[in-house]
Amino acid sequence: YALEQDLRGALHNDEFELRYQPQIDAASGRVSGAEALLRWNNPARGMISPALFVPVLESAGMIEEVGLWALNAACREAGKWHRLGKGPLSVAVNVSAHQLDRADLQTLIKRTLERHALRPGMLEIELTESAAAADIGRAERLFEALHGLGIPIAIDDFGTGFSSLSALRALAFDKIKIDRQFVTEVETRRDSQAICQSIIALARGLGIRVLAEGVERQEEYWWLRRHGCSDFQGYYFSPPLRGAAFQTFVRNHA
Ligand code: G
Ligand code: G
Ligand code: MN
Ligand code: NA
Repeated sequence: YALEQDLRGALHNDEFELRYQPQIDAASGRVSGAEALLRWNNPARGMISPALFVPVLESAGMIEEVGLWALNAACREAGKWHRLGKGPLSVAVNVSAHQLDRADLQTLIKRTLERHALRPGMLEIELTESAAAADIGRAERLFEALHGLGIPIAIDDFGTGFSSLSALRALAFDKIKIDRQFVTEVETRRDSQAICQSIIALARGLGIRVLAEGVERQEEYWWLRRHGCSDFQGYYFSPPLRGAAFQTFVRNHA
């Protein structure tokens, strides 16, 4: 249909952009990096959210190509960040379940790192819990390959994906991202508190980091920090920014 037609020309017409949302390490209070978030800026339609067009890219078989474009653009940008002199800054890139279909995904990722002379530890691959659960075998192979290359993995939208604990145990990953719905008003909601506490305990037991997404208020930040959450992202700190604005944010941040 029409959206799909417009998307077919988008890559060629250079209509995709990336925004970078800062991530904060609570222990140091410093910016540890950013999540790269895709935007589609179409002359007729305006700026469109990936929540609307990523599913279309997936069903139309275009996510692979656009996903690689995003990976390359994010790595190119992150390659500039060492010049800020604020310590290492990593970039997190979202990978769709459909991209797992390609057996050589890890090779493409490795080549992209080399192209931009980026150390493997400076890239992080985000896969949603539901994408990992949909094909545990494929996720397991990808995660092993990425670990072999030294690239960290984050499980996105954690708590929304119907994955079993045995499925999770089969996977080796480095970070859990607590879904925004459990973060909103966590300081007053007993149900969200119970869920966040158990996710944080799980991460600690596994010896991995745990990031709260969609933090909008100081109360949410304080509650989660007090209960052991290690990393933060959300409008309370910053919305997703253009590359240049992210660099300014890092320069001005403690
Ligand atoms: O930034 P925003 O909240 O509009 O993003 C909406 C959704 O789109 C999020 O769930 C996010 O994970 C997803 N998304 C953003 N960028 C990418 C991308 O580069 N690739 C894929 N597959 N999903 C993305
Ligand atoms: O990949 P993921 O689904 O986690 O993407 C996060 C999405 O949530 C992005 O589209 C981003 O723009 C959006 N987002 C980031 N911070 C906040 C926030 O504090 N509040 C809300 N409502 N949305 C946020
Ligand atoms: Mn994400
Ligand atoms: Na998420």
